[in-house]
Amino acid sequence: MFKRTLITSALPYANGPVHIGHLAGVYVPADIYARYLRLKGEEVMFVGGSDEHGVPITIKARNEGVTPQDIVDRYHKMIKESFEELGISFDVYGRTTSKTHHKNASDFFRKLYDKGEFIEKTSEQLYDEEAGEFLADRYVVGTCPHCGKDGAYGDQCEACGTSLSPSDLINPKSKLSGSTPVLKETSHWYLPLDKWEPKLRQWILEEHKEWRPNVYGQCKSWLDMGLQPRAVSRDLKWGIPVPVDGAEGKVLYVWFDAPIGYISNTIDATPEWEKWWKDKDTRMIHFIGKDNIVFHCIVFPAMLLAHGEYNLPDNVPANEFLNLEDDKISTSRNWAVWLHEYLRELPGKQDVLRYVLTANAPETKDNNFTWKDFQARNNSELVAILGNFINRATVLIHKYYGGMIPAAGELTEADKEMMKEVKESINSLSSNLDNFKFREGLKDAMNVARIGNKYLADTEPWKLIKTDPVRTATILNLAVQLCANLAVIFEPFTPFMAAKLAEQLRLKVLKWDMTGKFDLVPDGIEIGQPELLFEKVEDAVVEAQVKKLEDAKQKNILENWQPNAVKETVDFPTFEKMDIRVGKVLECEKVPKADKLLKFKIDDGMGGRTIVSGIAKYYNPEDLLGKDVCFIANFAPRKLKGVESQGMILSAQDSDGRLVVIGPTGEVRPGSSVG
Ligand code: B3M
Ligand code: ZN
Repeated sequence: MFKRTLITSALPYANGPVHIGHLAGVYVPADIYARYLRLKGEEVMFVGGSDEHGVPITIKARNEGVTPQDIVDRYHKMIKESFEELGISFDVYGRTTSKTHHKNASDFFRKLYDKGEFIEKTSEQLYDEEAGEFLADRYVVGTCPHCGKDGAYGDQCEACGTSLSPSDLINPKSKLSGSTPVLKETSHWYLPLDKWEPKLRQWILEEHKEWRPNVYGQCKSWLDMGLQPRAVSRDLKWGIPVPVDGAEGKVLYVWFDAPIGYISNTIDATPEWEKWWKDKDTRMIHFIGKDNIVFHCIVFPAMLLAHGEYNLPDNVPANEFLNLEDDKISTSRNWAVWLHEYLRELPGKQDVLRYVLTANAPETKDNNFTWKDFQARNNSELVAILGNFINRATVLIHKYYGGMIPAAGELTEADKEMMKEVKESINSLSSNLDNFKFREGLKDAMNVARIGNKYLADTEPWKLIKTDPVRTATILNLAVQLCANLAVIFEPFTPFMAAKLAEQLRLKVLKWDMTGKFDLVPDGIEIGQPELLFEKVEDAVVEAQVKKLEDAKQKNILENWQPNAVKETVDFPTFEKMDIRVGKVLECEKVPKADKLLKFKIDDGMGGRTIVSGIAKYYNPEDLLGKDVCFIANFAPRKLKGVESQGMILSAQDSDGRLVVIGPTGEVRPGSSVG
C-alpha cells in the first residue's frame, strides 16, 4: 500500500497562454484528483510549473524582437495567475528557468554522464550557414515525408502527427534565415533507450496492464518498433548548458530538462522532497495529453532508471484531444478559448468551465467543446438540477423554520431508499475517481442532485407543511443533509460552489468520509441565506463567444491567404476547347429548398438558356438582373435540385471565400465568345 501520492501535470510551454484543450486534457482532471485525495485525508503533493526552454520560446522571442527571458517571464506569470483563478490547487507551481532547476537538471545530467549512461555520437545535422547556427527541432520546416504536407516541423508534422527528425524533412528551410540548410557534423550525447527496453517492457506491458488502453497501446507500439538511442543535447543558445568540458554552445534538450522540472519544483516546495520521489511507498501519477505519452512513459522513465534512485510513475492517465466547435484547437490559427480571456469575459464562472470540460473530457477519444453545449450544460444541469435542488431545500428551510434546521423524525421506506441511492451513487463516484474516470464520476455526482430533486418532487413538503409538519421536518432535514453531501462530492469538480455551500451550511471542513451520512448539519443550527449558486447563461453571451471565434477564423484566413498554385500548363488547342461566352441576365430567382442555388435565365444570343449557380449566399436574385456575365457554353448539362443547368457562370473566389461573378468591363453583345 502506498502512503502518499505525487501528482504531476505537464509543464505548459511558457510561449503563450493556456487554452481549454490544455485544461480538459491535463489540469482540470489533475486538480479533481488532487482535491479528491486531499478530501480523503491522503498525503498529496500536486506539482506544476512552466516549461521555459525549447525552440518555440526562442522563435516567439525572435518574432517579437525580445529576449526569450522576456517571453517566459510574461507567460509564466499569466499562466500561473490564470490557473490560480480557475482554482487549480497546485502545491507548487515552479519554472524551469529557476536556479534550483538549472542546478538540479545539470546534476542529473552529470550523474548519468559520470555513470557512463550516455553515448557520445557525431552525426551530420542541418546547419544554417547564413545564420551560423544548427537547426534543432522547430527551427526547420519542410515537407512531411509521411503525408506530403508542407509546413512540417523538424520534430513533428502537425498534419499527420508523425514525430520527425530535422533531416527527415523534404525541402527543408531554415526558420532563421529562410535559406536551405546544409549538413554539418556535430556531436551530441544520446541516452540509449534500447538498453532500458527490456525493463520498460516488463514494467509497462506486464506490470501495468491497468493503464488506459490509449496509453498502454501507444507504449506497446513504441516498444514493439524497438527503441533507439535518443539525443539529449542540442546546439542552441537558450537552455541549460551541458555541464561537461568542451560542450560550449550545447544545451540540454528541452525534453531532457522539462520532466526533471517536476523534481526541481518539488525541491522548491519542501526540504523533504526526496520522500516524494524516492520512497517506495510514494506513488507518482503523471497527468498529460496524448502527445506527451512517449516522453512520460518511455524517455523520462529511462532517465530515472539510468539515474537509479527514483521511482517510476504508477499511472499516466493521458487524455486525448479536445476539439473546439468541431475543429482542431490551434494556437497559430487562434482557434481556441483562452483561459485568461474566459476569466475576464465570463467572470465568476470558473466552476462552469470546470464542469463542462469534465463532462466532455476527452478521456477515451477526442471530444468536442461547443458554446451551445456549454450553455445547455450550465442551464439544464448546473442551474436546473444542482442549483435548483440546493435552492429549493434551503429556501424552504428559511421559509418554514427561519433558517433553523428542524429535527428529523422517524424515517420512512422512501427516505431509506433515497439514502441508499445516494450512497450507491457516491460509491460509484469514488470508484470512478480512483480509476481516473472523471467524466463518469461527474455523472454520479450529478445523479445525487437528481435524487434530491426527485425526493422533493415525490414527497412534496410544500403541500405537506399544512397537514403534517412532523413529516415535513424530516424531509427537509434529509434534504439539507443531502445538500451537505453535495458540498463534499462537488468540491473536486466545482470548488467555488462547494465552498459557498459549505459556508451556508456551516460545515467547517469537507471530508470524503462525511459522504453517505445524513447527520452532517446538526439540528437547531441556523444556516445562511440561500445564494444563487449558478446563473443562467443567456444566448447573447454564447453568441458573442461564437462570433469572436468566427472573427478570429476570418482574420486568420485573410492573413494567411495565398493564391492557389498555378495548374499544369495547357496548350492553345486545349484552352480553345472551353467555349466561354458573354450573356445577359434576364431573370434570376432562388431555387426552392436549396439555400445555395440561384436559377438564371441568360440571353446567350442563341435563344436563351437556364443556368443554375451556387452563389445564393453572395447575391440576392435582383442583384445581377441586366448584368453581363461570362459563362461556359459547352459545359455538360446537369441537374441541380431538379433544374437542368445548361452551362456554368464564371466567378472568382475571394480570400474570404466569397464568390464574385465575372463579366466584361465594357459593352459586349450577348453570345460573344471569350478567348
Ligand atoms: N511543455 C509539452 C507540451 O506542453 C511540454 C510538456 C512538458 S512536461 C515535462 O505539450
Ligand atoms: Zn505529415
